[in-house]
Amino acid sequence: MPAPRTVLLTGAAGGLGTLMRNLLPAFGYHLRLLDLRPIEGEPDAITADLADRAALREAVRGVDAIIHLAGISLEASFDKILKSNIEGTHNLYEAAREEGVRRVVFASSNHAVGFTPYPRDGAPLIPVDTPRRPDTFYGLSKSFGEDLAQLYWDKHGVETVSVRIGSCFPQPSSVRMLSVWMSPADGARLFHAALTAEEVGHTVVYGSSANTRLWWDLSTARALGYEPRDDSEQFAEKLIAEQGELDPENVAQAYLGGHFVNDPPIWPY
Ligand code: NAI
Ligand code: 15L
Repeated sequence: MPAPRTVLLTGAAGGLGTLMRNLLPAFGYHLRLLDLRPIEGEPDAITADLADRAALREAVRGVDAIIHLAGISLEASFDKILKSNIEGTHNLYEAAREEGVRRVVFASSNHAVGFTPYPRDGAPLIPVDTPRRPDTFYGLSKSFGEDLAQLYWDKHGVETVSVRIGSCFPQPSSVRMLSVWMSPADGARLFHAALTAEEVGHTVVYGSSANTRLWWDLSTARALGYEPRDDSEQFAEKLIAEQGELDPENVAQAYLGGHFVNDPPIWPY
């Protein structure tokens, strides 16, 4: 596949979308932006709901690839998740298929496997083929998205890299995040690798920096050409002093998904 140049970025108004729209142009991409909400300072951004199939078809027309970030990014009622994340992601893949877009980078989440206990006492890192164990309806929708990606590859030849993102914020804000943090700069490196690697079919990768306290196996991400440069360890002393070490006897601290397993943050809209 020739290196993609024009890339549709869905969810461009969100936290990760804003970080990526600032970082990805340096890799040579021309970004077409889409979100439910208008984006200040971006008059050309497409304001559209993932429910609007006609708008999606127009939005994907002529792009080389799609980075799909749009959707509900926290827990919500099943009805809301169904509309935005499940039907919405299906609508986007249909538009991609109809318009001949060959590559999608899908923002999956650690919460697709959130009920996986993290490795302790030298246990091996969590592989990408660990059984899916969603911790919320939100995580379930990411699990669906990964299966949808597999279907569109097997049946229609649309390639996807599903990135099970850990926590992509400028800094980690909890002891758990020390293990799953992805610096924004590493996020951009990983998305670039996912857009440019040859013949990915449907590849699942974990999305994080090369953290000292890493819980999962980054080898499938590295196989795409991803070379993380950051490590959350610089934040460890302060966070552990404030919050203490993780307590595996506390249900909110025993699994990959952290407090999503028992008290997930709720989507506010
Ligand atoms: P966010 O909530 O800040 O941004 C999501 C964006 O999607 C919002 O701007 C929202 O308006 C838009 N959106 C929601 N429903 C939509 C719809 N029906 N049609 C069109 N646009 C819609 O979330 P954030 O943090 O930027 O995450 C981006 C993506 O990455 C999400 O899919 C999230 O699940 C995923 N992710 C993010 C992680 C992180 O650390 N930021 C971790 C794991 C996954
Ligand atoms: C996610 O999937 C969320 O979208 C993000 O807001 C964070 O909560 C992240 O996971 C996390 O697990 O820290």
